[in-house]
Amino acid sequence: MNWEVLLAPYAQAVDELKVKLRGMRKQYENESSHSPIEFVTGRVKPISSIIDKARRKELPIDQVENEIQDIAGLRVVCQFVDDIYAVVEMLRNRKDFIILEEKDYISDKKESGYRSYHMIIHYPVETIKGEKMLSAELQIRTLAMNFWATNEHSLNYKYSGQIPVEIQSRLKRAAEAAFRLDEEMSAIRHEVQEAQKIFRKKKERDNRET
Ligand code: 0O2
Ligand code: 0O2
Repeated sequence: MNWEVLLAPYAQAVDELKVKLRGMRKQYENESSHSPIEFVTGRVKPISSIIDKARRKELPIDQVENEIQDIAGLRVVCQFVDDIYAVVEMLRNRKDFIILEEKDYISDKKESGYRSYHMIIHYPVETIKGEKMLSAELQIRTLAMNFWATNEHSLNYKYSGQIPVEIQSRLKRAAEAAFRLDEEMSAIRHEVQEAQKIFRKKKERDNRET
């Protein structure tokens, strides 16, 4: 398997999608209005993780591209839960990819406590041999959900997927606490946004004066 050749279009897709999604944030900034996107990250799944996943799913290596849909992964992180659905709506209206599947792990959280909104898309990449359609996974989540998922991911790595039961139940409690934090922040959303607007205007004024 020539991984470098196989993964090159995925790296291109991740780079392109990062620019496009970050562009959405920039447009809000230019209009001085609240951006539903806080930040965007992306990665190509490391080869070792692809091989592990193929093994777990009992896939022959030549089926990896068809069966593993998160070789290209983008993450959109938002301030508020409502922002997630605003981003989802904007993504549904885009013409540069096709949405294959949507999974709402916010209203229907995973057993671990994990919450996020997932979208699997088909994204066309232009290569020197013509267009190549490939799958990518978009994960859309709040800062609180991201904090939880990052910590849980590290623990999963540390314990090779076998997190001790005691820590698992603490993680579930932490996931609920993170969700309550999201709910509380939503309740004072207008206050927070007003404060951010004032802060933004002051920054613009300071920039003009210097
Ligand atoms: P870990 O611990 O494995 O999560 P930039 O210079 O900002 O344009 P850069 O530095 O190449 O880009 O990377 P970027 O965009 O900051 O994103 C890299 C991080 O994004 C990785 O973290 C991934 O964890 C995370 N990431 C983004 N999207 C996804 C996704 O869809 N799935 C998964 N699993 N991870 C994603 P690290 O640092 O590699 O560490
Ligand atoms: P990594 O290391 O993040 O790249 P499958 O993809 O077949 O295993 P499914 O149902 O198709 O499972 O995918 P799912 O569960 O919708 O989402 C897969 C990705 O979501 C994972 O990628 C994680 O990035 C994230 N995710 C799902 N559940 C959890 C969870 O309980 N905790 C954390 N921290 N992340 C989760 P990978 O490939 O597992 O790994």
